[in-house]
Amino acid sequence: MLRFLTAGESHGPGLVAVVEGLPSGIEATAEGLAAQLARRRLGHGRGRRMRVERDEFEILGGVRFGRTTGGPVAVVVRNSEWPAWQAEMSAAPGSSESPVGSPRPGHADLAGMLKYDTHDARDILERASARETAARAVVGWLSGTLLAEIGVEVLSHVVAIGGVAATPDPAPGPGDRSAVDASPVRTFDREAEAEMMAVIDAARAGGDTVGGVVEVAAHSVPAGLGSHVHWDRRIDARIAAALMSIPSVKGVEIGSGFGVASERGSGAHDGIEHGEGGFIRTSNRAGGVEGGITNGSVVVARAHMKPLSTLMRPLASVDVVTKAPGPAARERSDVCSVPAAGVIGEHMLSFVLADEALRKFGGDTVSDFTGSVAAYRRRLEVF
Ligand code: EPS
Repeated sequence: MLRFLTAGESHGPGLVAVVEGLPSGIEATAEGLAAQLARRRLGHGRGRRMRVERDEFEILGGVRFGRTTGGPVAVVVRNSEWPAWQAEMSAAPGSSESPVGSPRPGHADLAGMLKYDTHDARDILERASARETAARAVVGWLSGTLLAEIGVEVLSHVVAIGGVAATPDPAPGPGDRSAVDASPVRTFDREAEAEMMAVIDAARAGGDTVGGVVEVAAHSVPAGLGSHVHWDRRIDARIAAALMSIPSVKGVEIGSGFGVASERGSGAHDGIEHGEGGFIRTSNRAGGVEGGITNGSVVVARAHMKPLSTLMRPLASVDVVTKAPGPAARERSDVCSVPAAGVIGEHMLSFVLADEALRKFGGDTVSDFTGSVAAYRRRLEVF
């Protein structure tokens, strides 16, 4: 129903996103996209490029007078660094002056070189780079705006960096996005914030990197998105795949998924009560999904991110041509990109929810869509 493709390399001329399947009438202003792109660059621990990269973009299609038309939306996000890379990243026939021959453990380098038969890891790393997520901001911008039309708000915050856990009480909720973004590590726990920054600084000083965990939550999602009937319609499976597709994510947890694995059944589920507002859940260990269907609670997922694999004090590797041992390649990189991964997590969760909402409620226009959601919500009220 809703789909997207991206193209482009980290140091190529730019990244392109094409988003297809949107109804007409979604508010789509350059300011809205610029704001999402800026949020993605946030975070203590990012490298020099994030201070210099400008994320200049051009909307090439699918938007007219600030609204989607129903046609595919195409956007190019230009790399302001391109002039310095023109020779090395040229599309014209030729060869590299400085091929990258020593793959980094943990990166796509070696597996990609073997697969695509190249001795230059740049062929792989340019596309594997998390720079690609700049294009996903386009998807998150449009999906998030569509979801806002039906009152759904998607929000992320960092819950761990380098082993330092944040335990904000209460967790951030609707309206707290700017407060989270104001934290240099995008956490809602002010005490953990300083410790997280210190862990990042220590890793940087040691030529090392740190990973962490982000929590992404969607508020006011109606019960009934996704389905138990097929593996590929279970919305938790789709959310897990979407979050796992973010570079460096190695684990995805829905609700208290990792913790309940060691609980008894009596302590692992969410009680059902009924009151004036309808069905009430006494807890939300399920993270808003039961049987692959949203249940009306807040949809909560956590993405666990490994430390980035480009180390300034590199791990041991091998030159793929000479087979001689030596240090892995060093590329300019970030020490920690967990805060930015939370923003991308919002985009990916928004995409899956918008897609499932469009599948359920349809609509070629935003008003068709919102009308159908309103009718459905009335049905739930009298259930
Ligand atoms: C990245 C390495 C760094 C990051 C980049 C992802 O880029 P460079 O090597 O050009 O300094 O800044 O992230 C982005 C450019 C971005 O927009 O997120 C990597 O190796 O994945």
